[in-house]
Amino acid sequence: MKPARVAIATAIGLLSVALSTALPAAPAGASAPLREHAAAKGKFIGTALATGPLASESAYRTIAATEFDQVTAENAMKWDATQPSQGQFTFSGADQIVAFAAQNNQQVHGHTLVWHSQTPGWVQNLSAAQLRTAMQNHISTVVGRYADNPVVRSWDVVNEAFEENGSYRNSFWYQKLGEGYIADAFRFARAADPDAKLCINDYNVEGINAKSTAMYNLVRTLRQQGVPIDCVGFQAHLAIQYGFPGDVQQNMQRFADLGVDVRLTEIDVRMQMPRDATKDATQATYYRNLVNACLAVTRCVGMTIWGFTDKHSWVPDTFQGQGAALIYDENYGKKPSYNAVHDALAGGTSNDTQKPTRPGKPAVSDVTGSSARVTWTASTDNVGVTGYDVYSGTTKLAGATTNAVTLTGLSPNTSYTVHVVARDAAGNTSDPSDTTSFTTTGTPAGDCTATYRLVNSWPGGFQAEVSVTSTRAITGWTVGWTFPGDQKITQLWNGTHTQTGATVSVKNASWNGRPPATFGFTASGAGATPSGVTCTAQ
Ligand code: 9MR
Repeated sequence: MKPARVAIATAIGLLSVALSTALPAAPAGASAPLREHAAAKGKFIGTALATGPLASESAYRTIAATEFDQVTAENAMKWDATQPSQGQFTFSGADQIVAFAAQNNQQVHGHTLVWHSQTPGWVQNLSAAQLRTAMQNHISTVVGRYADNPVVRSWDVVNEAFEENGSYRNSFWYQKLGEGYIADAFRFARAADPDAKLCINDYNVEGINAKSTAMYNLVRTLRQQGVPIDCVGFQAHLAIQYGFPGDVQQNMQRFADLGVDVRLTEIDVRMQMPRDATKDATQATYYRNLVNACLAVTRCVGMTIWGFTDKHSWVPDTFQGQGAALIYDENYGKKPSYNAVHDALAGGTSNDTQKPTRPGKPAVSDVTGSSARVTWTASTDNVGVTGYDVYSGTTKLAGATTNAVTLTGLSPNTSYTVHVVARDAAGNTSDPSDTTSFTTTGTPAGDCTATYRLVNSWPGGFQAEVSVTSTRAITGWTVGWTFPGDQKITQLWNGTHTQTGATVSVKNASWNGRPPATFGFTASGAGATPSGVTCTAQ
């Protein structure tokens, strides 16, 4: 992949030199997937995922994995999916989405905890006191399940709390608990996962209107009261026949100025069927405008499209005679709206040539045998700083979106001299900061233990499971053993392995570096229980 792209970029570069008066310079990697262009701008590009096609259609999986770097469960994390009867939690669909995201280096945005819709009857029939307790229990169980999972980064805590005129939606939540249910929900969510970004989310709030202003006033009040709300989601279910809301950028900016992140969360742009080229072109303009609005607001962290193929969209089922709202057609062909999103993400700030200011000299704390916390004074930029990279010499140790990061995976008893570089959306990088040196501590003994168990064997093959425990909080582990014969691992889950001859080494997956953890595998050869299984902590 990489060499081919370099070749194309070189060819385009030569072409643009030859025709430099006629053609604008093509951005590098112009044909790259959406997620690469979005990442270069410091934003995420997401999609909603439906569990049915995710399980059954490879074209669906391939596009979802290739083009997007954030996913939202279209339905699988809602209350009716996760707690259909009281106290009975089911996470099969939710786990399916999270596993897919982990496999594809994507983040998950959790959707949604407290909503008037898709909430089972048993919840709606509770008394006020019982309802509040059920809300707390639901939030702490659902959010708590993924609190230690690095893939799940954010939640829609409260969804669609307002009427069009700006009054609170007269839902069963509001009727029984009053407006306080909103602050309660955010507090319960923060208690369940102190690190997740917690959002309020709504539709018809993209422009400045009575509903968005009511939401704005609520967010301001919640922030003043110290309620843990971090972000605001603007769904952006648009329709070409109703016009594009004129002030999306200003509206997002006024929320951002309250100190919260903003995001476009459920973009689709429907039309009256049948599709035609004119409607497609109008739709493409709407998509382009939405992307550009997000790019123009520093605190707009990204945008999610509500599905990607017209084959799987909620629109035709809900709006009679309307459809074609997404960026791929029903046969997974790219539409003009795909190109609009792509080109907006790829272009935009290419005329920004000013680099961010130099970051402050890094301060180092909390040094262990494998990690260290690094903080520095933030840079500024004419457009906006989108991130930082921490280096040791020419080796990049970590990227960060704020002016602090915990370095992990360091070697024990080793001296590091680190500096920080800031970057902006156009790819300009600052001068390097001053350097700071520190030395990691030695490796403490007895950090982790691995227990190997033969689960099942059959002629020519077997399955085994290894559980890892630890006496202190560690962030990673490597398990090793030597098979007694010619056994060869065929498939391994919940870890990554290498096998050279009979010698096997298994490293934790991104989500289970902190024991207790279990991985399993199937192998060819006679069922074996090797002796001398080792475990090394990082
Ligand atoms: O796309 C979702 C559809 O499959 C469900 O049937 C529907 C049920 O209410 O919810 C749809 O998603 C909604 C989202 O969860 C919240 N904002 C509006 C979305 C479209 O209705």
